Amino acid sequence: MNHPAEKSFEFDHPTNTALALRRSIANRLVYMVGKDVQSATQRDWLFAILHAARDRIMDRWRETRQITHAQDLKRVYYLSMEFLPGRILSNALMAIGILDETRAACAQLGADFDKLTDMEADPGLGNGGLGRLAACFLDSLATLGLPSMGYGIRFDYGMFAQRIVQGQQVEEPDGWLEAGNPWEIMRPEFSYKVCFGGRLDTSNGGLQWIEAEEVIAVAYDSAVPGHELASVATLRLWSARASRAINLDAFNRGDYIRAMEAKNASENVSRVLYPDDSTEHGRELRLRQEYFFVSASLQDLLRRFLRDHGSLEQLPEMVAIHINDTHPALAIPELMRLLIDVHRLGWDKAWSLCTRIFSYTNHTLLQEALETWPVDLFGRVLPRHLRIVFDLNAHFLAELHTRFPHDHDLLRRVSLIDENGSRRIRMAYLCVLASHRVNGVSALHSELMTTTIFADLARVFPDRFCNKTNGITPRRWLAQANPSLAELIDSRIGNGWRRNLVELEALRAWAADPEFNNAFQLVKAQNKQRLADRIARETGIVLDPDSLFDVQVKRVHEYKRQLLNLLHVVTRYHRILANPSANWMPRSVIFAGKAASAYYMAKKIIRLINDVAQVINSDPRVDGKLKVVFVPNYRVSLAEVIIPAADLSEQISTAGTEASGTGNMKFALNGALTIGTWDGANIEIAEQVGPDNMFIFGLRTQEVAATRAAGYRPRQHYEESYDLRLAIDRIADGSFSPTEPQRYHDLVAALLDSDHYLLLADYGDYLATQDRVDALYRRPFEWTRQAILNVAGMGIFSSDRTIREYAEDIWQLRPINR
Ligand code: 26W
Repeated sequence: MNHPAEKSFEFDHPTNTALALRRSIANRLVYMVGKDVQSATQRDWLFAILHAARDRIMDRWRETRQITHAQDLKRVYYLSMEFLPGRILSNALMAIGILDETRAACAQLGADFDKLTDMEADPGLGNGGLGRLAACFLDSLATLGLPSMGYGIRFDYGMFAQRIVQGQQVEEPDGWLEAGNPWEIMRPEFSYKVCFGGRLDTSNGGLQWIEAEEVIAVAYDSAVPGHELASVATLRLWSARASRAINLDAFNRGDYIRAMEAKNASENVSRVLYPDDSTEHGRELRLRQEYFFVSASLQDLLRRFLRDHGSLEQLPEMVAIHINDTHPALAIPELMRLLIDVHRLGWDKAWSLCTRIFSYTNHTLLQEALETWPVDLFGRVLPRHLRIVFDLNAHFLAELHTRFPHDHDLLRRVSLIDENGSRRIRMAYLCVLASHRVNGVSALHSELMTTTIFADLARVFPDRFCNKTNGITPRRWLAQANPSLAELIDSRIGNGWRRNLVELEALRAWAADPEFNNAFQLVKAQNKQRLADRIARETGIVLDPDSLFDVQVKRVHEYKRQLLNLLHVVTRYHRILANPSANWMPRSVIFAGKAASAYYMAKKIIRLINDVAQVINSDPRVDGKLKVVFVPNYRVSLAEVIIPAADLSEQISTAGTEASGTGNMKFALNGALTIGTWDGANIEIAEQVGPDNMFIFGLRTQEVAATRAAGYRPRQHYEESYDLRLAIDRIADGSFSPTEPQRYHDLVAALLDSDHYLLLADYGDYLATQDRVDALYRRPFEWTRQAILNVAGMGIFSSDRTIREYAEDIWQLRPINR
């Protein structure tokens, strides 16, 4: 920087002594919030502390940007429709290294730190695994000092808040920004015009997009501090503002109110997150959202690149763009458009740049989750991009024809346009075509990807496909969520695992150490008490912390099989009633998770869980032996309390359906044993912790396929198993819904007549395996020894390992050098 005033531009860098911290908080309260110790509300204190923490990230944030610039380093831009960062404050204080000091400063100021941190909004800008993975990745990018920026949408309303009313899910808007968001910094100097609609004008030989509407994307930045402030990454979210041009007509006609209505309408594009996980709805607003954030992001990164570099030739050496599932796939035709229409490159040059810049992660094999857009809708909203997609497809198919001249059906099968029925654009195929790397998120999923949904494309582009098994950040999911366990681990093997998770290996030596084993049990007991208190407060249901905490928390979806878990619960209930004096191992079965608002079956499953809980919890005959609870409004901050308290982690998807899972990793890292199918990352967890230290059950992927191919008849299992028949009959006859006995008829019919996810086929093995769980839990030392071995085996599931692999094999990134 060479500014005339540089010499006299001086400022105070905040320091971290107890006194400095206390004064910072007081200063922020007085000069930023505008209150004092007499008048401050709890929120005022929270904001003062947030700002004091933010101040301590700023220097390193600026430094990260300056070094990246000075060292002229390649950057990755991680495009994701969703980010689920969770609360920031504790995470930031821990990254800075002042968590204890801040707690102490608060105590001196008379503020209750724990109560305040619990008031912080939990940004729900995502549905589930995909959004949370993006947040873990940013944490790792920052910790590893890799030049990066996350790009997404600043939704005014994130994932809905879930209330349970008479057993049913009720959705409420999540106005997380309403009280202000002290973490974000608006950057109105980075605003871009994003256009929609209109038509293509081909009149004078060329091709011009005559747009019909425009909206302005305004940048809001948040800092993502890495561990010990190794570096600070940026999350840049776009918010829609009406352009000045909006409805100028109406203004000029003096129709002020109508003009304002139009303004509101155009700002709708960043209003609300679609709460659908794994179902594709093809609504126009969703398409607009996808284009909105991708167009702003590309304009922004091209501006930055051209500021620093003369020629677009070097773009692939300096820029990697990652597409997180297909939701940002429009980045591909948008980059083509910008390069060709704005920067005047030829088609071949532009395409050659694209195919060296983009990479794409697939997160699901479920057919209904694969995005496709009807050609006519797409053309109405983005006529220029439709033209580019058609041209891309023509080039692609022509080239294929020369490579595979005799395989005519291949061209039809891999075409970007699905011509079966109404014509639709296959977004996943577009991503594969443009990306130099396509990855799945676990070993099994990556393999299935190349043998099922992308089988043809894997033959055409054999070198493109690879695997990057998911990971989780140990900073949030162990250090922050489970401080007691973190401290216990530190006391034996030191604190280096936060940065180098494979150091947990050293815990193997401690697994059978009586003192450590016992201390580990104590930590688990404390965490269970903490959860039991929370559940009692929120639901009124009192759990016995000595019972086995059996936990399934994740989105509610048929393929994740919460209903299989519930069939076990109902059977256990009946068995206890049939044999009340047996020595039952007390269990608390804990569920949490949201259902997409339009997903009928998932909502019905939530209702059944609550109905079953109601009957069981109020039946004195099973008191002390069995409890069931559905904890409302599952979100990151709730996960941080539930996961450390689990004894048993339920990962029971139909083999071949869960791409990876990341909850499975969080539970094992916190000392839960897993009951799970041979699916997703469960397989790799078993390889690491040893299959003897996990409860594996059920059909494997090949067997699932074979069972279906042989004409699966679920009713046969019903007929052959007394326990299963009893459980299903009681659900069907209204035993759990006495005021409306037929409530679950459709659900039961679906199970008996089709059972697409093979619950009944796996029921027998699942129940037998649950018996083995009880038997082991009676031996606390042995159970805990295995739990410790699980923790010890989790090293490779750090998102640091995942991100290092992305950086080396996909993005070709080098870290900043401080
Ligand atoms: C278009 C609707 C839609 C919305 C979200 C389709 C698909 C999605 C996501 C891809 C669903 C998702 O979150 N998938 C999860 O991604 C995690 C991170 O890789 C995996 O661990 C989970 O197994 C996978 O279900």
